[in-house]
Amino acid sequence: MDKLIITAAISGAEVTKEHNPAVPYSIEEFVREAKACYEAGASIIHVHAREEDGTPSQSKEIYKNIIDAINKEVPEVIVQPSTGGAVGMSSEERLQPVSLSPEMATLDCGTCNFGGDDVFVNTENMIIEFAEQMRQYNVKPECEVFDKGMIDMALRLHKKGLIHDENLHFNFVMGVNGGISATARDLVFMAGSIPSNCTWTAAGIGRSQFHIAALTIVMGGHVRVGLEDNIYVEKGVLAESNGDLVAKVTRLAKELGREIATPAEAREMLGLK
Ligand code: KMH
Ligand code: ZN
Repeated sequence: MDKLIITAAISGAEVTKEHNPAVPYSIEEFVREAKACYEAGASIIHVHAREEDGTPSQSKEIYKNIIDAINKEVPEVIVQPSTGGAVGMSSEERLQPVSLSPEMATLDCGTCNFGGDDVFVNTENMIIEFAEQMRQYNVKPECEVFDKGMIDMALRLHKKGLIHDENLHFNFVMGVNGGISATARDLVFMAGSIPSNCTWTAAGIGRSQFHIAALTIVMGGHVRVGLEDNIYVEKGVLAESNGDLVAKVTRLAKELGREIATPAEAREMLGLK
């Protein structure tokens, strides 16, 4: 089995310091969290930028400051900006970090209810536009899929040459209130729905984070954890840092006999130049 790539989703756009004080807002906090995750075994750091007061932001300038600061402290890691941003942001706003030519960025492959009246909008034309920008700036898309139909959308657009990548990489986000459930049955269904040349990561939301991680470790996929998706390291115990969540996955992988990939090995597996 391939070594395990761990992605740390350190900030998100919806979670705040009120939920967990370790959620990073300042540049120093982003660096602290990225470093803790790298030291615990993460090779990819998924970032949603924030203004100093915690307001979610897709500002190119803020992303540049965060990426440069992380690169300076932990030059090995792959920093993966979000193009999802926060619910309600325009495409123009969301696309800003792509023009920094990061190695990877997320590409959300469909529209999803996000609880209450929130709808995370990604129309087919938006997906095509985002994918085209990623092609122009030589950015590998991580296809974020919240349901099975989004896998089909990504595969269809890839076949038409509208998502540009040799081998697609997916992130199955499972357990969003509006998306596919975070169950073993549905994880097997998602993993069985992509061609064998694709790679995949799975992210369980909330209390399912470590159940999905454990299943994924034994199934041969890759794992995403982090405060974006879950704030607890165990029932009722807040994680003191994103690093705690990554360290738990590393421990699970060790117990289950799966080695952890370094960022260099992750680049190799994902075909990053
Ligand atoms: N915050 C969500 C609306 C992504 O990073 O691309 C979108 C999201 C997906 O988290
Ligand atoms: Zn995200």
